[in-house]
Amino acid sequence: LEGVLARKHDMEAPDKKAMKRSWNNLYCVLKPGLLSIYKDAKSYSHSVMHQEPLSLGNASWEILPNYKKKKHVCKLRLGDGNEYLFQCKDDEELQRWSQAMEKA
Ligand code: I3P
Repeated sequence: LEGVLARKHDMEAPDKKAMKRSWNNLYCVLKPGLLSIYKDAKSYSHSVMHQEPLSLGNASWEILPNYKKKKHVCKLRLGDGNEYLFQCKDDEELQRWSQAMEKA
């Protein structure tokens, strides 16, 4: 699965908030065990990554229905303690990413 999601870096470690906390639209590409992040589809086509791929070993994906400020938001907690929020554009996209994350 791949597509544009809004993302916010929330935590760097279980008790350490991330420094850069703004939301950014990023092109996300999910493969088994790995979420690769590109600035946009063009960067993806040129294989220019935005950051090192996020390893999904020991990761969890949780829908946040009570997140007040935005809708269709999920939390990805990585095995290394980093936490990222992702916003999908609608409920259908949220379900698609959630199902794919369960399998990844
Ligand atoms: C952040 C930005 C985020 C906001 C975050 C701010 O500021 O406004 O949208 O998260 O709040 O720190 P900046 O763009 O200057 O980095 P929310 O949209 O979730 O509120 P936070 O630090 O309370 O998470």
